[in-house]
Amino acid sequence: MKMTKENFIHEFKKRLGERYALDVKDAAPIELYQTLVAVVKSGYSDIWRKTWKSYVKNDQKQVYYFSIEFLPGRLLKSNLLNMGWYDVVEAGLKDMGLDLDQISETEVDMALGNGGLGRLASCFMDSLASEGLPGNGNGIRYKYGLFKQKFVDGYQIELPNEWLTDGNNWSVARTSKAVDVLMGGQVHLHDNGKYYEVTYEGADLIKAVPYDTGIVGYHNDHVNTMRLWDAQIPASEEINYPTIEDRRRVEDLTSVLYPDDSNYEGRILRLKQEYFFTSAGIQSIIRHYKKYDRPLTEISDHIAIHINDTHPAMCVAEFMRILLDEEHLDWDVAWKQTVQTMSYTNHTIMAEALEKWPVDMLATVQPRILQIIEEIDRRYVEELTGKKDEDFIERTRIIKDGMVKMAHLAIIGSHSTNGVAKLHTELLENDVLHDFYELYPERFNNKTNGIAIRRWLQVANPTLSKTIDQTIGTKWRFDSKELHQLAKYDDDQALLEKIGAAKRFNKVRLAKVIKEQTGIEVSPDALFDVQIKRLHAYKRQLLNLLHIVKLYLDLKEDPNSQQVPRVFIFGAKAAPSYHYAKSIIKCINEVANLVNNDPTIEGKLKVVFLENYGVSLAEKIIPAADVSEQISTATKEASGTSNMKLMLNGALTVATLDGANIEIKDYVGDDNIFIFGLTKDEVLAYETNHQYRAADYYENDPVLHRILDAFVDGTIPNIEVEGHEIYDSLLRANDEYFVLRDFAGYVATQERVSQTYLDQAKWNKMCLLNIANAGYFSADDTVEKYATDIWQIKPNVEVQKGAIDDVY
Ligand code: GLS
Repeated sequence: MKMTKENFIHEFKKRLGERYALDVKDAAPIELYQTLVAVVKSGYSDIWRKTWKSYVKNDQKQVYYFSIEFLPGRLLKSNLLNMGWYDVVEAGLKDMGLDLDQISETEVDMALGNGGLGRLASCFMDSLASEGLPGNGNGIRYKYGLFKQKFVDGYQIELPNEWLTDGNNWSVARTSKAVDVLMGGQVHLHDNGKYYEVTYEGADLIKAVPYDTGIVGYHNDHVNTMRLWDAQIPASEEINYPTIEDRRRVEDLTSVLYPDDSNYEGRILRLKQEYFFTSAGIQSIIRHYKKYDRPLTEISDHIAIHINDTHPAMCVAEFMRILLDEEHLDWDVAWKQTVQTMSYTNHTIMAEALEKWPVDMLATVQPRILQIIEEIDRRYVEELTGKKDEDFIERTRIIKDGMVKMAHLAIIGSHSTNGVAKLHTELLENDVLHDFYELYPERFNNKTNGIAIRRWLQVANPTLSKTIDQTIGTKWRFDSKELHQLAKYDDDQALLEKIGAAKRFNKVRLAKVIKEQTGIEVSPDALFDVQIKRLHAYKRQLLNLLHIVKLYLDLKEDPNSQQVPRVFIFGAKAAPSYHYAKSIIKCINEVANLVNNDPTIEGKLKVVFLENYGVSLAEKIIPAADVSEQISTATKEASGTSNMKLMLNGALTVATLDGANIEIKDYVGDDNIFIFGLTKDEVLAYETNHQYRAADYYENDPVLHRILDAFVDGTIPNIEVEGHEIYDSLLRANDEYFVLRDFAGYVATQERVSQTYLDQAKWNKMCLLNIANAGYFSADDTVEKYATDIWQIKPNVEVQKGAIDDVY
């Protein structure tokens, strides 16, 4: 994928003329953006085709990553980077009087996910392509992405995210590859002596149309596919959908992304979405597999299917359905292939996230799938009877008390179950899924999450990236473990100052965004303390807020009490139905109002809650962060990935021993991270012995007493209702996430943070060591481990790693 500046300029002008009959100077930003996308797409389309063909030619085993969420964000810069075109295009645009940053801002984020789970899927897509691995995404093309968040009087308001208004320029509709998905109705089986003939009565026939997006690998002439499905009415069925409401019933299927994270809403539309994209994906995989006359009894040697969290767990039953009903394989043969093909990742141990669907609901969505799940369950019970006690069988079977447990289906129907960080996998094995671990120890494994270092350092933080290049060369851009070379320079004062200068540059950039978005002036000399993630009680934004209120009250009492000025920066969306989380948003916003408008506090403390947190905003906040808040209650955050992105950009982590924080600590060492709070064992002990009494902390700690009172006595204005709600959740409901228990430790740790910040040389050295160790959290390495241990796939033999090494 070579490109020169001159060729680019020529190509760009030509396309702008063809497409819009315009000169550069007359084109609007959207026209410039769309033209640029067209040039970029034409640059990789040939390689995209060749990549696919080479899989077929070399009969390569491929993985299909089924995920109900993908969160790619913007694709323009990351594609340019991966193609090796970034510098050339930036320079070419500049020659035409245009600015790449500005054009890129025109792109609407592709926000088809809620948070970490969907973003991980997209980081994996990038890494699969960059490692030259045959990996495809399979998901839903929602018409509305994750809602747009606005604050009105401090309250979160949700607006629809119409990301397709100007069309999506990256995807290609492949109508010719559409498949039919059957839903609802009744199913009849007829034994013809050889197999069961299956007929459906009164079922809806829905046309699933794939939209494919090329996923460009990093400098390796390799482009994979992310396939997202749209629901449409088949031409042959139009007569059956005469009214607008009828049509909407079908179109609504892929209309909205459910805006819940680590939680599930038991609504039938969601279950339909799950079956829809699962069935469409599996059908197209098997159809393609059969095209080359390979026996289905060997399909698991050629295909791996990954179930990302339980949402696509029906893959197990749908795969069985096709092998049984359409291909007439025997149950045992089909089952062996299914188990060997499927693998599953668990992403949370939160009980509310473990999907259970009522049998009746599944019967209305797809009765045949229910029958197959019932048969899997029956055989599971039969096989264990006499080998395991009845309690064990009842605890682990798939259908119990009229509910279908999707995690059980995924575990029983696959050969691999993995957690996403060491602690998380340990909890799965020893606690949450212990029975299954006892039954199938060989199926369990850990795969700690990773991130796309390219997007989160090279694209988001060019200033720091250049400093790194000047110090250790550019090898790290291909193998991020090379970042560890930086550790040798931890006493190089000139480098430490450059790291500090890069941070300051990014803080100035963020300060501008803050001013534009909120009108609040913040000083880049203050410490930027950042908590960016979904708003959830277990993530404990509230603990952060209590600390802010403490600093405020201290300053009111003694204006000289604080030596280090701080800007607290939040970014977080709450699920629209998550009342408590929305109350916390309101309280943060009101504390921000109070603090930011108090002239006696001027310059010492600022609180900023940026609206509509998402991938693109993260790219601006993360490079500017000094402190990364990773303060969930131990055991609750399966892994976290913003913790990795922030350390990579030189933020120091304030953390509990939860999720991947533990592995971060192990890499950077105790001296380069700020750890506090209850440990896993202490949390589990409290949860079993019920000896925690939150009120003790309120009663015995005057500081905490004063802070909590501020929520209900008018000190913080405009939160009469929400303040009481929070106060009650801590004291009456006994503080489910041990906020008060961890408060003193958190405050003491934050004091250590401030003390350390006063010594900038020491601080910068710690930053450097964090950057140096972040390369171990690359999604490239994570997907390589999945590839070897779980999927048994190998890189495309035709991939040329480093194919373009002259530019980046
Ligand atoms: C999540 C977890 O909550 C995160 O800790 C984890 O990093 C992420 C990716 O594995 O998955 N699970 C979930 O339902 N949403 C998440 O972000």
